[in-house]
Amino acid sequence: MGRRAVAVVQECLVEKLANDCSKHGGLVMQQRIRMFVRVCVALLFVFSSAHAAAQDLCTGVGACNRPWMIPAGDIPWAVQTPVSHDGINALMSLPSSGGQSSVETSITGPTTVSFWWKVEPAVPAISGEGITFLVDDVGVTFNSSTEWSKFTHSISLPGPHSLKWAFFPSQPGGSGVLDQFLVEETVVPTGSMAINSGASVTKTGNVTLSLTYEDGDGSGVTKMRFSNNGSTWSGWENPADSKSWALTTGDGNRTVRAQFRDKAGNVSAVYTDYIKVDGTPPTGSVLINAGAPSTSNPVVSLGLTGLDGTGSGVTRMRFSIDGKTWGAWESFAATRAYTLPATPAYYTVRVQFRDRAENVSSIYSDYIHLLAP
Ligand SMILES: [Ca+2]
Ligand SMILES: [Ca+2]
Ligand SMILES: [Ca+2]
Repeated sequence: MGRRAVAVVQECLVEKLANDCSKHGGLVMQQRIRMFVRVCVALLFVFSSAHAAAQDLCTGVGACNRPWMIPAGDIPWAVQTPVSHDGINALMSLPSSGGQSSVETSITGPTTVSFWWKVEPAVPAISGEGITFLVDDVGVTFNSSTEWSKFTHSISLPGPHSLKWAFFPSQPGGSGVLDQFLVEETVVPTGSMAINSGASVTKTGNVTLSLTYEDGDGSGVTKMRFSNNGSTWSGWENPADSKSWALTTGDGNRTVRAQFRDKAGNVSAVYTDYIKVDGTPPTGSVLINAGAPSTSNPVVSLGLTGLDGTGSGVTRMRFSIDGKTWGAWESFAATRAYTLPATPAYYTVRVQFRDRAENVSSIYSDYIHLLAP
């Protein structure tokens, strides 16, 4: 069963429960519903692949910049939506009959972490049930409250540490719930941005921004935003590897600015990239043999101008003797030898110019009378 399918089942479940709740009300009904939710979560987990579960774990606590895992031999925790502190989802221990149900992550000290947690009580309530928070497998604190609370803990020892939340039911009973894990830190994230993979010119103002971002072992990059002028910014949005972006309209040099924000609220430096918008075709001219009316030599000299104003500049040209078949694009040059057909006649040489943004000019031409030698 894929993540999407699991999500759909969970959404249906929540809706059904809401209806039942409003119909029947009452604490007992709510507690039965909670138990039902836990059983459903357990079933969903069984049907989910291990990979999907690992991905969901980080989503549940909102910390996908670090690994979340179930210690070998332990009963898993799983993501579910009916019970959460952030209103989105949270990790919940799965039903067990006495075995340890736990979830684990790792972090580098010294550091300070915080998280929200609570116990979903059993029906009927079992006294003494609770979650233990352990650092490097040493218990730090125990929580048996059925109300959400935030716990903050500092680790002074440098190096890697394991953080574990373990629920020990004495019999099939309640569950531990964990949400909003946060590394409390003040280090700004870093990142990078390139417009159209670093191209220097573009024909249109609709570009693609390529992005990288990094927060080390910190709270993790959670948002990004953009600006064309450095004062008006787009709204903060979820980070991604690429982003479609509209530059300030018209031709000219354009700068895009990007910023990244981590979960602890630290905002990165402004990262910029530049690109020139050139949506205007070049103009030009051609003269055969400096404008001479006739020649008896089929090898003529073309004098060429290619103008692009403040645009990206003329880089290419191509020729045609009949206006239908064109030669390949070649480097622009101010003069070029050109060989006319051998038969004496009037001949028109046509030329087109192309700028660096690949805008193609109109057709310019000149003609000459080729005489018999
Ligand atoms: Ca959550
Ligand atoms: Ca940070
Ligand atoms: Ca141009």
